[in-house]
Amino acid sequence: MRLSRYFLPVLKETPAEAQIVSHRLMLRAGMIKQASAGIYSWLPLGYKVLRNIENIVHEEQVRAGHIPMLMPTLQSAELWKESGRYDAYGPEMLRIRDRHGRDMLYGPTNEELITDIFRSHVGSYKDLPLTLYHIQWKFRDEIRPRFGVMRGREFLMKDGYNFDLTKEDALHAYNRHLVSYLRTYERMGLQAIPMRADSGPIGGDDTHEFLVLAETGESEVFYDSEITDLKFGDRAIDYDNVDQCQAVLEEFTSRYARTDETHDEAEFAKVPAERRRTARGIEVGQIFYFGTKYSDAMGATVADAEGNRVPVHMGSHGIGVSRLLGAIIEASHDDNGIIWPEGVTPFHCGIVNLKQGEDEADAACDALYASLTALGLKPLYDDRNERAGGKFATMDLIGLPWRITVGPRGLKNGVVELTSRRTGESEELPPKQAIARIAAIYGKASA
Ligand code: P5A
Repeated sequence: MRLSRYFLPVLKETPAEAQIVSHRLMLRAGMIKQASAGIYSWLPLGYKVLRNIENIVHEEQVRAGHIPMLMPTLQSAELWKESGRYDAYGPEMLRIRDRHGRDMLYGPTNEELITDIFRSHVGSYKDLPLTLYHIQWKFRDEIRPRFGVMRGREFLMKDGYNFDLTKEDALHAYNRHLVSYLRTYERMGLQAIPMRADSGPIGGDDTHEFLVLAETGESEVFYDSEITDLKFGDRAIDYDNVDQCQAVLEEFTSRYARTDETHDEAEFAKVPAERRRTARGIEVGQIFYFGTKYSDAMGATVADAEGNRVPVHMGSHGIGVSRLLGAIIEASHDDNGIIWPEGVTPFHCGIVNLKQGEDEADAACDALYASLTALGLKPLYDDRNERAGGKFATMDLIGLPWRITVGPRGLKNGVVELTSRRTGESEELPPKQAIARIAAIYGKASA
């Protein structure tokens, strides 16, 4: 993409309404614009990152054997009256009446809708296990929407639902989700720690929240510092293998890690004092096992091997897809702007032309752009007639992990400058080598 042809409405001034750094940076970098309280338009740069995050979530869900689908945002109140949650959900639910006087709602979550689909189409234990998921907008009429996409009213969530014959099978689904989430967040450059939590309006006793440590997080958390040394890495997991998933779960959840809702001082005191940590965290996901809560209420049964109708065991699992943008920025920025992890960056690198309009510099930038594009990479070429300082400030603000700077002085010696956004370190290299380096970073083969 050439910046002169893109839509990147960066702001010079720091927006007064934004209280936390991720919100400020998303507004300043032209990623989002508030449409009304807690509701945002996703401008091109923000939309790109949102899609990248979604793609990682999809890939990891499919890897774990879960099946993508799409349910609507608007739901009929009928199903919620069946489950008993129509009244229980309270003022967070946005209720709507259609022209025929029918009660509708903008879905805050989809347990009811998916249970209805299940009971309409699945009748035998032979069709289990089954895990369906979608990535869809939700609406929760939060009393205090704040911090931009972090606590929105309209927000994008990955929500998945497992259906199993037995509690044991459903607990495997729970473990499988926990493991797949570890991998999902790590691919986004995040450390998200599973912590014992409270299940709230979703229900059930078994639940873990995934928290990214950040000073601006809304949850107070208590944990054993050993946890932060754990890495999932690129270990191969067979998601159908009960023992393997169980082993990973134990590795990542055996140490003390709880949100304030479930915190227990006496238990915490058993952790050696030097490893006890109290911090704040951003909840980027939560998984639940709630047994037959919805299947009992809504008659979701299957015939077991003996032909008896039994209610299915269920759980649900959510990832805050839009919230993740805020969480990633909270975890990865400096005074000059965002620093995107390579896994989610909107463009793989920036190209800055220091002498726009000068034949040699323009030709070198065009050649770099063409070579990177041919390798399947997406560079952002700042081809505007701007001063170098302004171009660097924009690149730093929008946070592309790598920048190639092209100027007449370097070109005389056959080199361009490759700069890491994270470390600020620069290196002079022939263009071909700069391309090879970027290709290698993103796992693309270069000639
Ligand atoms: C699990 C999936 C559920 O709703 N039902 C379906 C279960 N869980 S949850 O914890 O309530 O939400 C899942 C994740 O969604 C994000 N989230 C939000 N993101 C932005 N703004 C909000 N107002 C908001 N509310 C929830 C969180 O990341 C949460 O973990």
